[in-house]
Amino acid sequence: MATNRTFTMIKPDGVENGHIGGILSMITEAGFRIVSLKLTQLTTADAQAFYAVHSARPFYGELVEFMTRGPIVAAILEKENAVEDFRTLIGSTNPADAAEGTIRKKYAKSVGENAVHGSDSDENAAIESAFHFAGREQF
Ligand code: ABT
Ligand code: MG
Repeated sequence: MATNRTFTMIKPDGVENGHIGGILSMITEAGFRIVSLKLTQLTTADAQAFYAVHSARPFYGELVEFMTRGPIVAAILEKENAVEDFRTLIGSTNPADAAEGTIRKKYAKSVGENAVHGSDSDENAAIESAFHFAGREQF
């Protein structure tokens, strides 16, 4: 299978709770290569656009507040079957349902603050990656 790429964020809760190192370790131990990496922070407009698909949902306001309240780690990752395999590695959106051995099982506290993001399609991976990283920041 061809190597491809996905985009991830360690969300504000993961950064606040000191889990950058632990989460990056799980990612590299699972065979993902880090293509791009930085600490950054989403603006309100960034978070609203990122989660526009949820704009009519009751949790949207809290979600935007959460995602903008502190720094995040943004990264591009490369591996065979990257998008699907990374969604498997992070586990279910609600950590209560996340399988043993997943990042959310280990580091996430709730569905609203679930430690890590993984792109849900190749198309979104490309859009999210290009939003955060210029070509010369992708190795
Ligand atoms: P993201 O990686 O943040 O996109 O999460 P995931 O794809 O696993 O899940 P989706 B459905 O995209 O959730 C987006 C964010 O909305 C939060 N959420 C979701 C709630 O707070 N309550 C809900 O009932 C649902 C369905 C979880 C995700 N963000 N966080 N943290
Ligand atoms: Mg999602």
